[in-house]
Amino acid sequence: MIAMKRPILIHPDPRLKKVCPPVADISDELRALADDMLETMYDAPGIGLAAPQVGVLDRLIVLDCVKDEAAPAQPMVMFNPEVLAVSDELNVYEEGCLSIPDQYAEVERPREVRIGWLDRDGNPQEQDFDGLWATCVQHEIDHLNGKLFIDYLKPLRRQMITRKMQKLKREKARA
Ligand code: GNR
Ligand code: NI
Repeated sequence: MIAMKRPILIHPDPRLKKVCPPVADISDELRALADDMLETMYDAPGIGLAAPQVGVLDRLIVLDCVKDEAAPAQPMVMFNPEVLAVSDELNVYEEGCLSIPDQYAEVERPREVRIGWLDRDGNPQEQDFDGLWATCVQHEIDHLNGKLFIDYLKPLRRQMITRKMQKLKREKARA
């Protein structure tokens, strides 16, 4: 099996605003998509990626928040991920997004989350996440609901970023 890098959609794009329907069953095609997404994420490089970012409107995310280059990789594939519980305690992280290149902003989210999902064999899994993993998994699930981290910002800041991205896309289209 050879994984292939896929192009990442840049905001604004109507596909990044869609609510993605759950996957009905996990086919070889979906497993191949997950492998392509991991390849695309590591190549970027990023710590997470959601299927709509590569133009596929399925509830599928991948992540690996191991920052330490010397530590073993920890690729995770989650089909139909769900937030089952959140902590009262909040946490602020400086977030970025591969669909909004070079733009960063602080976003406040629950510090800990319990997530349920189906793994690549279709087996149900449940796990608690905190730190960067908690932030990332919430950011990715937001993508499946058509939500971007800039949607948490004040309208003026969001509009400024969106205009920058429109300009970037125009320049990319001319290049
Ligand atoms: O690579 C990414 N880094 C990141 C940093 C802080 C909070 C969230 C993220 S996710 C992002 C990759 C991405 O856009 N996933 O959708
Ligand atoms: Ni993102």
